[in-house]
Amino acid sequence: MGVLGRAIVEVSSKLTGVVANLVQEETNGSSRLGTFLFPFLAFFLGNLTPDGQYPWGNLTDWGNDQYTESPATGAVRTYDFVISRGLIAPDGYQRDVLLVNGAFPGPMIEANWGDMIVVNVFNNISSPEEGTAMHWHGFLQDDTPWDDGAPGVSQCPIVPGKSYTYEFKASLYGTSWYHAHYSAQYAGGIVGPIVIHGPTQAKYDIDLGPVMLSDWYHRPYFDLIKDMLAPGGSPSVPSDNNLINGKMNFDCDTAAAAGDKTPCTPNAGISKFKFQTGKTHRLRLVNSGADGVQRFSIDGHTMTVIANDFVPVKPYNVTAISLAVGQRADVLVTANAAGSDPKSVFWMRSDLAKCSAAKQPFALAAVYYDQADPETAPSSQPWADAGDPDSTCGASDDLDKREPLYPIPVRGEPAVTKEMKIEAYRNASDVFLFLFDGVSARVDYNHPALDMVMKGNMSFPEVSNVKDFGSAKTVRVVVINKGPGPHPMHLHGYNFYVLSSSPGDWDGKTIVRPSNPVRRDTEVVRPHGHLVLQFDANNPGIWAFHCHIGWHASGGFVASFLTQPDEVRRRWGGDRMPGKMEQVCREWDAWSQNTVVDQIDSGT
Ligand SMILES: *[C@@H]1O[C@H](CO)[C@@H](O)[C@H](O)[C@H]1NC(C)=O
Ligand SMILES: *[C@@H]1O[C@H](CO)[C@@H](O)[C@H](O)[C@H]1NC(C)=O
Ligand SMILES: *[C@@H]1O[C@H](CO)[C@@H](O)[C@H](O)[C@H]1NC(C)=O
Ligand SMILES: *[C@@H]1O[C@H](CO)[C@@H](O)[C@H](O)[C@H]1NC(C)=O
Ligand SMILES: *[C@@H]1O[C@H](CO)[C@@H](O)[C@H](O)[C@H]1NC(C)=O
Ligand SMILES: [Cu+2]
Repeated sequence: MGVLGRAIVEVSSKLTGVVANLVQEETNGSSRLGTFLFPFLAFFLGNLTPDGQYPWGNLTDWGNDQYTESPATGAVRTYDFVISRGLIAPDGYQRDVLLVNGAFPGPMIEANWGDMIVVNVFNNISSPEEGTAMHWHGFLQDDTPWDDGAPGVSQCPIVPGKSYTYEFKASLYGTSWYHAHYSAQYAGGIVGPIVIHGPTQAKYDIDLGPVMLSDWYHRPYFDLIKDMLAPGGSPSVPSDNNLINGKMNFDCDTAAAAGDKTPCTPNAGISKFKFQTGKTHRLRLVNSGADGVQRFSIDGHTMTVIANDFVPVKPYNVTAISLAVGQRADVLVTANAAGSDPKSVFWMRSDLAKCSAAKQPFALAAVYYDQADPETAPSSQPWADAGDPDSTCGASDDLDKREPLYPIPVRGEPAVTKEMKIEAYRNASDVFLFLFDGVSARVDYNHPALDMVMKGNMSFPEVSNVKDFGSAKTVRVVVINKGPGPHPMHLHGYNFYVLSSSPGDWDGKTIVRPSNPVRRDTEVVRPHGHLVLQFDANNPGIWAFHCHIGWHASGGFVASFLTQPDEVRRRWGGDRMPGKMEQVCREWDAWSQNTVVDQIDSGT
């Protein structure tokens, strides 16, 4: 087991209680994640076909190209979401939140590869009212670019009291999440897990389901953004706590001593997981936070990584793994530590990296083998690399290690190479903003760029930061970060190839493993470094490309990539525009004429 790391030294004994003082309803509303009531997942939904096949047929994760051979099962998975305000105490500290069906984290969406997912989202946010829109992170939205959920880019926001039905295909499989994409609303609580079952070569016995890792703030997102974007403000506001599946304890005494009168319960309750002795468990890790890079580990257990984002990888072993906001990892863990004693208890940890501003960076959950007393506190020691491993702020997991299981080589020279610089500045009112390729973006909720394209209007205002790649089939993007912070870059509508990521400038030619580069939808550009991405621009639509740190996106660190605009117009232009796109915009236009929409940030 590990050397004494940074974590154990610093986790206060005020945070390690495992007997919950609050009931689940008070901490997480109707969510059951992180409790023994959350069921293990099936390997897939439904039954084998009459001829003994999986719903996705005989396709495999090692022998079939997800992007070109995605099946169509004909099954439809339907969900009803109601978004509303609520009052809960995920870590014992009571606060105003935004909830999906009264739950934090929100309900899990589950489907098989090749199914259609239909989610009817009803905006019930009141006192005060607010628009909303939901993004399905990592989904390609092939043939449904209007259901990507980025307000001002792919749709008008959903008006309070109205609903919008998203309908899209599970064309990739693995682990992901959904979150509001309206302002920084998701930091207020509108997040939930998504599991798409698909083929897997890796063998395991039990699917434990989602493990959501998120930094946590005690103030509503709106107030935080207002302060950050006020004259003299800055986006480095420290988080108050760090949660695993929406739970953690909080040191209420210190808050009270500092004069904070908010209701607060110490030892509110941490997440608990059951391991079956000797069995192999699949855990689906998601960084669903607003800002911080997470370093995840389980004392005494090695993890075998089998997927990064929606991409299965050749299995590799780690004792700790870094995940920036938006990133996911599927890991296998065998319950054979401590001589496979079935009474064993271990800490699960997630530590925020040092470069992420945090008052309490250490999240804990407890892992109980099948015969352990579930009210015993673990006394296990962290792995040596459980804390922040180095100064790269989460960009350190080598590209060499992460090799996709199904190999796709880099396809020749790109038709377009776009250099995009990240810069921070203070405008004339002393407001801290980001420039991404020279523009601090601000979307227009009333005129989403996708609507404009379909209507044949290509006069995008400069602040929308649209990059029109025309009919280019291959696009290379060189992201240059001269600043001191890491930025998890997320592209909607595609998985990209990661060609290079290292300190300093790119030499213009080095490509890591061109025969099979890392593919995923979110990758960190490190401090004082570069990130070179390439994607096959074959998905007609308009796709946000942004830093997934909520505060940075709010500060204008957003662009939109328009790919195959001629094809967008040919398929959906003019009369062929989907009726629901026009409907949601008519409703927003009417509402925003009678209500002052306080767009405090970039909008996305
Ligand atoms: C997979 O199934 C398809 C038909 O469903 C069949 O044509 C094909 O030969 C099968 N492939 C393998 C490798 O079994
Ligand atoms: C919306 O919220 C109101 C209270 O503000 C509640 O009465 C109503 O039932 C909610 N609607 C739905 C569909 O949950
Ligand atoms: C990973 O560790 C497991 C034991 O936990 C071992 O069986 C396996 O061979 C290792 N895999 C690799 C790729 O090293
Ligand atoms: C600075 O940015 C803020 C936030 O976008 C904006 O409200 C303000 O008008 C800007 N000031 C100037 C002088 O452009
Ligand atoms: C194009 O859209 C913009 C709004 O984004 C609008 O101001 C402009 O009038 C439109 N142009 C035409 C020709 O409709
Ligand atoms: Cu950023």
